[in-house]
Amino acid sequence: MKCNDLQLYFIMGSTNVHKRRPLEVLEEALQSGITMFQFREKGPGALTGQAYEIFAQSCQKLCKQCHIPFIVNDDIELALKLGADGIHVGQDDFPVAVIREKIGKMLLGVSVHTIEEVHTAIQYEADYVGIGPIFTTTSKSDAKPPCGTEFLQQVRTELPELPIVAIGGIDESNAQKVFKAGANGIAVISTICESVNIQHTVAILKSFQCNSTG
Ligand code: 3NM
Repeated sequence: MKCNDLQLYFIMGSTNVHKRRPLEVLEEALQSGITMFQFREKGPGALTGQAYEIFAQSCQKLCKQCHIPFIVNDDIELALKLGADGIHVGQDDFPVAVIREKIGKMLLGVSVHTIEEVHTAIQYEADYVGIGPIFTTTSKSDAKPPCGTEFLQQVRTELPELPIVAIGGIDESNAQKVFKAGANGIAVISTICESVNIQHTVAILKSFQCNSTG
């Protein structure tokens, strides 16, 4: 994985999209230039069973067509069954050590909130860490309080080479601040799911990285 793969990391489940077909939104986001995709089917009304798996497969197929990494949130069994490109886990899911053993060389992303968690993630060869929520988010019911960009800046200073994606409440108005604080990329749900012009939104969000890091 290259750090640039994190540049605009789109996360979506069927419940994040209200006025359109989720697959249509993903297809448009892929065609507009997202650099990574995470399948995150969670919360009230989320698909289960066969419908869940079929939806995941459909998302994976679209990602494959556009050569964009397909990452599964939390569900290691699904990731292995589908042959996903990677898995993203939080601290509550499993000890990171167990996950690395199960998934072999698959990409591993880990959400971190403390510097100790960052070091554990690195120890088990996490390919990137996720830091958030940076700002207030309405897309994750059990999100921690927003942490701003301070922790992100601290991690970047201590670990200049670590691939970091920032998440939570990121949109056109604040993405530049997040890149400037040291993120390699931004992960978004609502800013793309609720966009009335995905192509435009993607272009704007991606422009900040180029402007701030060259
Ligand atoms: N994880 P939006 S915040 C999935 O802090 C997720 O780890 C978070 O959605 C974390 O872009 C979050 O709509 C939701 O704010 C991000």
